[in-house]
Amino acid sequence: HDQRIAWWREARFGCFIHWGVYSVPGGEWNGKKVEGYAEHLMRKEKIGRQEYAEKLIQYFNPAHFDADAWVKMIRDAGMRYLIITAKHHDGVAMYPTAIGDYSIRQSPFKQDPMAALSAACKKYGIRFGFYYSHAFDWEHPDAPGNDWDYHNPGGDKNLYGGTNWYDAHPELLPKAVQYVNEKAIPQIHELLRKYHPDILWFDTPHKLPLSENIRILEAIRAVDDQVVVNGRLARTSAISFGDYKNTSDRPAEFYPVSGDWEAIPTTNESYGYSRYDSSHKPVGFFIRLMAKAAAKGGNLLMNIGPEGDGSIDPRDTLILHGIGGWMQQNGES
Ligand code: JFZ
Repeated sequence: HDQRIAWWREARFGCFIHWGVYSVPGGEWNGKKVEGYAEHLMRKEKIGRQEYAEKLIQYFNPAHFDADAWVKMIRDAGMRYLIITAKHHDGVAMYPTAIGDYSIRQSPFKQDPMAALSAACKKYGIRFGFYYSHAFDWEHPDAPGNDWDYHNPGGDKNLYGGTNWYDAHPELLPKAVQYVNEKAIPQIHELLRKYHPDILWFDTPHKLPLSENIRILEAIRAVDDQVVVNGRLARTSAISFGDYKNTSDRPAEFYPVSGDWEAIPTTNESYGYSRYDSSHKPVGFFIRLMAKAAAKGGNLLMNIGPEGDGSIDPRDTLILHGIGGWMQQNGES
């Protein structure tokens, strides 16, 4: 553990990127603003699996995507690691996966953005890894989360059970196990074997029972004992099974916890790109946060939400440039 997490302890400042087919509508559906996290569009608007594919996956073609430019900007901001959504809760793999039929392989975009980013990170000396939504998956017929297309738990608590649904509805557990066997573990193995990431970042563990989360961790360690795993893969109120802990990610909140920890503020109040959310905090906010995190022994993983066409939101560019300028004067090279 100490050995695999050594680079992460030194890294201090990283870039979190939420980018998916939801970045195209950017917080708008049927001409109306969608409140909250833009990456939760499918759930909030109860968009069917089929409709989501027809309206979003089949049009995804980010003409301005430029992995080299993204990573150079991140490097110039003084960031030392990058974590990007390989699959968010919508279930869409943002790489040409061999597993399932819900990925950018079904889009007109014929590139592999994850391969391009991995190569650019190598070029600029940036550690690279993936966010993978292991528990919540709104497309798979057996995964927790989607109760508008399926009778699946993990959504509305009054339907098939919300948080801790497996206690109230143990009969639904075999379905979740099937999803983990069919999609989550195979895709995680695929990501490990194809891209050799430095880190894997998981989320919303309470959507699966602890036993499934631990099974996923074992499947990871069976093929890779060096990849760093964050604490949100498997945890109880008392123990975190990952390599380090995450603090609450409510963007406005910032408080350290003991041991190795990471905070994940986003530049505004959404992780995915939202055309409506202009609540971006000033550069000084992030510089102070960075200093505080470093002083208290933690890492800051600052999130940006690139647009659906692959360009970086100018409101994020401003912040990255501002931090970069400060780093040039005050940071170590
Ligand atoms: C989750 C996701 O649902 C969200 O879309 C984003 O990816 C974010 C990084 O993680 O949302 C959370 C998870 C945990 C808390 C808040 C939002 N929390 O513990 O306060």
